[in-house]
Amino acid sequence: TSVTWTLLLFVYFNFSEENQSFKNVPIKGLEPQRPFPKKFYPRFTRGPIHVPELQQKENKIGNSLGNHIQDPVKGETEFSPEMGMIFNEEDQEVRDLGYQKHAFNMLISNRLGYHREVPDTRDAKCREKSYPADLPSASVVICFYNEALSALLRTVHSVLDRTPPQLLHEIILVDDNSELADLKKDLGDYVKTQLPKTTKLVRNEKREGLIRGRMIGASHATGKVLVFLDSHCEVNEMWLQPLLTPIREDRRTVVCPVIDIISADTLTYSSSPVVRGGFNWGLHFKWDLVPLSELEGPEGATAPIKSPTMAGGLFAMDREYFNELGQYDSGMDIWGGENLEISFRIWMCGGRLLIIPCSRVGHIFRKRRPYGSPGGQDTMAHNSLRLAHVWMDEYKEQYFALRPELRMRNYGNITDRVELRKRLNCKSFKWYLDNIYPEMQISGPNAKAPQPVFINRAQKRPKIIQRGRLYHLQTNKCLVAQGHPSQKGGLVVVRECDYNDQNQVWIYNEDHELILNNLLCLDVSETRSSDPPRLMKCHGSGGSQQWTLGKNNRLYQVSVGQCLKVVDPLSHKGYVTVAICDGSLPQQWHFES
Ligand code: LR7
Ligand code: MN
Repeated sequence: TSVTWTLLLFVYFNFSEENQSFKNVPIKGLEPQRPFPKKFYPRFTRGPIHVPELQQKENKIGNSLGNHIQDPVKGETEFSPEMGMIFNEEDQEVRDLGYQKHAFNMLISNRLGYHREVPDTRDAKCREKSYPADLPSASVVICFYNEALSALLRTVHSVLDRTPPQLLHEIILVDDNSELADLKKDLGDYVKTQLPKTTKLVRNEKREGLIRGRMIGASHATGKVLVFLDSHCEVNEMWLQPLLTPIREDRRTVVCPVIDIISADTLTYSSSPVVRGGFNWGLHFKWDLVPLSELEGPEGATAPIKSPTMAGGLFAMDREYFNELGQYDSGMDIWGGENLEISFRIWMCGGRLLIIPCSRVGHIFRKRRPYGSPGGQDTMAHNSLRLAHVWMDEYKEQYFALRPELRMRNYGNITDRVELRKRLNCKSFKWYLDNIYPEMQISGPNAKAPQPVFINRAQKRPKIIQRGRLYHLQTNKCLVAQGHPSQKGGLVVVRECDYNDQNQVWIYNEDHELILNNLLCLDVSETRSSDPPRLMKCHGSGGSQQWTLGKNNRLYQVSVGQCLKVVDPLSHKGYVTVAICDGSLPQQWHFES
C-alpha cells in the first residue's frame, strides 16, 4: 500500500502543479456556438434523442470511426454541436479512452476527421492587409508524445490546407517515443503514402521531452524560418504570412499567433481575446490584458503587440537566429519552463517578442496534462530552477520566497547556459523587468516604488460603468456576500434577490472591478487560484480583481482566465467558483441595472 500511496501522491502533485498553470489560460469565447435550437443540443437533452436529420448524418459519419487511419469523410465533415453524441458502446469507449489518454473528447476529434473549416476569427481589418510576395519559407516543427492520431493529423492537414505551398518548406513531425500503437505503425504508413514528400517523420529512440524534441526537429529543418506548433492545433486562414512578415523585416523578431481556443470537450473552435504573455513569481506563465498604450496607434487592433513572454508552444523564429540565440536549454526535461526561458533570453539578449493579432491558430486546451515524466519527477520545478539560476539574477529570490523547498534542490550543470548569456552580452533581469515587464510586482528587498498608475488611482476614481444586481439566470438568485459585505476575505454566494437591499448592489467600473455595496472588490487568489472568489480591498492593479461581462452572459475573471459559476445550482448553499468558461447555465449572469 505504501507504493500505492507514493504513486497517488505523485499523481496528485503532478496534477496540482499543472492545474496552477492551466488556471491562466485565456478562455474567452470558449462557449460552444449553438447554430441549432437548444433541444437538439445534447448537453441539455435527457433520454434518447430522435432527430431524423441527425440519424442521417450519423449514418454518413459512421460510428465513432475508432482509430481508423483513413480519413473518414474527407472535407465533408462539418462541425456541429451534436457531434459528441454517443450512439453505442463503442462510441462510449472511444470517448472514455480519449479522455483517459488525451484529456479531450477523442470521439468528436475522430468524427471530425483530418480536415475541417474553422471560423475566421481575425479582426475584419486583417482581411484587407496584404503581405510581401517574397516571404521566407517555413519549416513547421511538430513534436508529439502519445497524441491522438486524429488531432495530430488535423494539425498537419490544417497546415497543408491553409498555407501557400511556396511558403511551406516542410513539416517535421518529431515522435517523442510514443507508445500508442497507431502512432508507431499507422502514422508512418500515412505519412509515406498520403502526405507530400515535404512532410517528414523523425522518431526519438527514447523519450526526450518537448524541449529537446523541438531541438531535434529544428536540427533537421532546412527552411529559413522555424515555426513550432503543438500536436493538437488547427491553423486559421492566412495564419503564416503575418508571422513571416515581421521576421523578414527584422530577423531578431520572434512572433506568436493569437492562440484561439479549441474546447477539449466539444472541439469548438472559438476566438481568443488579444492578450499578452506575462508570468508570476511561481514562474508560471499567465495572460495579461494589453496596456492601452500598446493598442493605440494607426494600425489599431491589427498591430503587433510586444509581449513580455510567450505561452511556449506556438511561435515562429528565424532558424539561424534560433541557433545563434542558443536554441533551448537541453538540460530541461519533458515539459515546462522553456517558454519563460526563451522569452527572457529573447528580450535580454537583443531580440523582441511580438504577438501578431492577424495570425490565429487554435489549440486544444485540456484540463489536465494526460502524461507525466518517465520517473515521475516534477520537471517544471527542475526546469524553472535552471532558468532562475541562469537568467533571473537576484530576482530568483522571488521564486524561492514562494518555493523555499527548491532553494537547495539540485538543478544540474548550467555552465553552458551561463556562458551563453555572457557570450550574447545579455542585459540584466532588472533591465527586463524595468523595460519589458514594468507591471510585475516585486515584494521584499527588491521592491520598487509603486507604479504611477497606483498613485493616479488615489487621485482619480475609476468611472462607474454600471450599477445594479448580479443576477444568476439559472437559479433566479443574486450574487451577494455570504457574511457581511464589508468583511474582507468573505465569500460570495447566490441568494434570493431583494431589490431593496443595498447589500446586493454591485458597481462595475472602467477598471473592470466589481465592487459590492461600494465597499470591497470581487477577487480571486492569484497564488491559490482554486480558492473560491472572495471580497477583498480593491487594489486597483487589475488582474485578480478584473472581470468582464461578456457574450453569452459570462462573467470572466481576467487573472485566472475563467468564468464565475454557481457550483451546485440545485443546492440551497449557493456556492460559486471560477471554472473553465463553457457557456453553460450555471455560468450565466445578468448585470441588471
Ligand atoms: O514528453 C513530451 N514530449 C512531447 O513531445 C511531452 C510533450 N510533448 C509534446 C506534446 O505532445 C505537445 O505537442 O509537446 C507539445 C506540448 O505539450 P502539451 O500540449 O502537453 O503542453 P501544453 O499545451 O499543456 O503547455 C504549454 O506549455 C508547455 C511548457 O513546456 C509548452 O511550451 C507547450 O508547447 C505549451 N503550449 C502552448 O503554448 C499552447 C497554448 C497554451 C497556453 C496558454
Ligand atoms: Mn498543448
